Amino acid sequence: MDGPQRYYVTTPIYYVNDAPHIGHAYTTLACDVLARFKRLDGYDVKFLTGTDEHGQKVEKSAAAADMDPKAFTDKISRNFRDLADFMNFSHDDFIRTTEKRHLAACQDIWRRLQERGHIYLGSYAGWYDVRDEAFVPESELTVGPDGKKLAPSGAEVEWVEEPSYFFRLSAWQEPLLDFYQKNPDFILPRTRRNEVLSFVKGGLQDLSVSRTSFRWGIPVPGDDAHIMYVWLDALTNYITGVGYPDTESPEYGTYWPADLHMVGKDILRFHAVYWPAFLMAADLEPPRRVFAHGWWTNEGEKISKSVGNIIDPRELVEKYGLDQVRYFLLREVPFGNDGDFSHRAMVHRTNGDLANDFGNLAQRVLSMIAKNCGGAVPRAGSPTGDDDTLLAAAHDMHAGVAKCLDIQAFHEALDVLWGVVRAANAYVDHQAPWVLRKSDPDRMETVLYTLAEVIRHLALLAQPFMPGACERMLDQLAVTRDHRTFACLGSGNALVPGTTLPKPVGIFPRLVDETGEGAS
Ligand code: ME8
Repeated sequence: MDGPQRYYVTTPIYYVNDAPHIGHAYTTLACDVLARFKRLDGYDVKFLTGTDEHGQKVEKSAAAADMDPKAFTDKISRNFRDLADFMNFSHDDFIRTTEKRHLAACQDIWRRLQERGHIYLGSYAGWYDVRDEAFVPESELTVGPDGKKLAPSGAEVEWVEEPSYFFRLSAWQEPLLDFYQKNPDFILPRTRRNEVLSFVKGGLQDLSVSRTSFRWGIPVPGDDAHIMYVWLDALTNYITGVGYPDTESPEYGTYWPADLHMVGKDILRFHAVYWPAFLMAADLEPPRRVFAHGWWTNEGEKISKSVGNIIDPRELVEKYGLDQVRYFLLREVPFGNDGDFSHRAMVHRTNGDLANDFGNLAQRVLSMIAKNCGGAVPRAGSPTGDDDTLLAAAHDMHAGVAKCLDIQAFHEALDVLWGVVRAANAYVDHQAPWVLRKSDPDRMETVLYTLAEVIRHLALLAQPFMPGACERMLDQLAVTRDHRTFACLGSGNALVPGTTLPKPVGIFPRLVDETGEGAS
């Protein structure tokens, strides 16, 4: 018999050169929502995140901090793990590229590439961008205002000349183009796919995959003078995480190929060109999808340490609340586009969508039930056309949200939920249960029952986005812990009339920002 369907999702592994910021939290949050959604939907999920700890950039940062690289990476990696816990991320594994399991995986993939004739020894003479750990062809360079040569990312480059092993990337142009053609959804969004296609069509150069001028990396098997290029090392984490090099292991068999590598647009080329080429060359399957999301700026400015405008996710959460921040980041900007963070937008969005729309719906319905139905789930009575229409919309949400999340359209998934929030608020106004209380108490109970059922559906489906708030909402509806998966959506597990409900408490308070925006 077939087991449950499986889902493997990964974040980039973050460089341990610096403190984690909102951009890192954003990518992992997106993966967390997908992982939670799939788990609640009955999938066997693996969600991997971690830290990228080798390379010249980390070695330099450790030296600048006057620390040994190992001690330095231990310290900064811990900050990323702490942030993941703080943000309530539900990863199943946190990988560090300095772990033994990863050394074994990297050396094994190297051997596979070498045995199959894809690696040769030569020497590299050219430009290197340490910030992005990328070799930059002369043709892509620009000159900055101070005359310094710059990579397309704006980072300074330095001249490197050293013996190096090369991967025959040039041989993979046609196989890659063929792969993209056969797998039209391998790279999303579409605009990014087109960028990758034109890059590959422009011709591929062999890629330097080892370094000799510093030591902080994984030794090349059989040639200790070389360490592996940090991107070959880093990308391999995605298979280390599922038990590679043991390709016969149940974990590898279950989860590889990954369903989704979520990345920022800055590192798409590494994931959509180099990584599938390495895997195909090693006779391993490429992943199913790479999604490149957009870039956050802070009040219109690029987020950077030198500008001093890093947004610390902890500060945001302390100020606005965890679920509010999780909601805002995925609702404010169509996923895939760039977005600008502003405090004003954060307050506006939270007050509008959470306090006024969703929070108020739950609060007024639960208070009316507490006051008028003896604090227990009301009687369902005989629903009319209006009740059925609203319930049908609630029942349809699951399919709608799943469809949006299958293409990583988080903002649209939330819009599906909010369509029903708005319909439910309009239904309350139209049905006016406070009038029915005197004129037709049975009908009032049916209306409140219908609303409670709709809120149950909303709270169940919003769990991946706002786990804490939804948990409290489901507690207030007395939905037991074992009735919170998507298998409990629909009428089969509907609220049972007469069930005692706890005293309702507000879930999304209104926020007031420094400018007074939001004060009522
Ligand atoms: O590139 N807006 O690590 P990294 C949105 N170690 N997302 C942002 C962001 C912003 N302003 N800033 C960072 C690396 N990110 C490599 C990855 S994977 C095998 C190796 C997010 O620490 C975004 O996901 O520089 C981006 O791709 C990632 O952080 C870069 O993290």
